[in-house]
Amino acid sequence: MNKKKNVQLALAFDDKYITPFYVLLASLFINNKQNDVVIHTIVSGIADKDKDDIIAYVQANSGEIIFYDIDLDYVSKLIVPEKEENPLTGAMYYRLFFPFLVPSEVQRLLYIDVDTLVVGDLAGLATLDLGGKTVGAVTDRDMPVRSDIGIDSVEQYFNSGVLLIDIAKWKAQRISEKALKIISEEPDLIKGYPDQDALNMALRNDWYRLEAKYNVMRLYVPNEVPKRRFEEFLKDQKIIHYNGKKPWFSDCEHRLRHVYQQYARLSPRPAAVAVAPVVLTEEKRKMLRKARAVEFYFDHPELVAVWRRLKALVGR
Ligand SMILES: [Mn+2]
Repeated sequence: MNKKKNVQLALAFDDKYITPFYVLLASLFINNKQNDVVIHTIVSGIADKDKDDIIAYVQANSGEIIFYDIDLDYVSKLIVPEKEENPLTGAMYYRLFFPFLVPSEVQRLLYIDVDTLVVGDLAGLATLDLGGKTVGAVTDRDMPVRSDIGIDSVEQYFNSGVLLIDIAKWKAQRISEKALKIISEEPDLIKGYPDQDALNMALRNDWYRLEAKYNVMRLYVPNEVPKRRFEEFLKDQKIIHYNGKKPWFSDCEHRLRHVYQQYARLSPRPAAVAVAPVVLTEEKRKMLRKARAVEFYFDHPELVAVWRRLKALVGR
């Protein structure tokens, strides 16, 4: 197969995400050496020097990167809900603009959030059969049924962190226009995850269900697998998505947060990566302690067996 530009990626971020962006790039290049990667990028708030460094890093890995300018004033006028847990930025809307920006030779584009890692070969996505649908995406079963936005089953709601886009269909169906109209005209409807809700409304019955390995959210990680066996699990996965708490904060509950640290050490900015302490309420501290205890239990089945035997011995 002709490998020429066979992986077309779209990434969007702002200055707060430059380090995770580098970690994502490191994971991408390590696992896609055999591919010819083009990265389409919308970025805001970073210095020219940062941009030059990014270009140099991509080129050193035989990739190509294109930066696009969009009207940030316009985007900043779109609603960004206040979220204490998980601050959102206007950058979530950038994904809506890519289909109009990329060169016409690009027929299929893989948009991924920058709170992700690419842990597998992405070559197959260029030719994957989308069953005639406009995008491929992964079901987000963590959500309650969204009948409020006209979606009647959990299976019908997708996560917008990974979108395999058929550009011609997207334009023909006017998906960006529909989503932006919903965002600006029905803000009350989509308070939680506006871009994701709007895309789910605009693409209702027009998306193909990709296997979970293309967007491994927290809910798709088998928590009971001991950490030392995750390498095996990761061999079959393509994209890890740190939805919810981010792995660069101390309260992250994603079972694969250590994988982020592994790739961070291989990124151009290992010194910038550390787990930032988060101030927790007493209640959240308790929940986190419990989550960590459960992980310990799963990670050390042999210790748990010993402990059980001891308990039996002392007659509890
Ligand atoms: Mn995300």
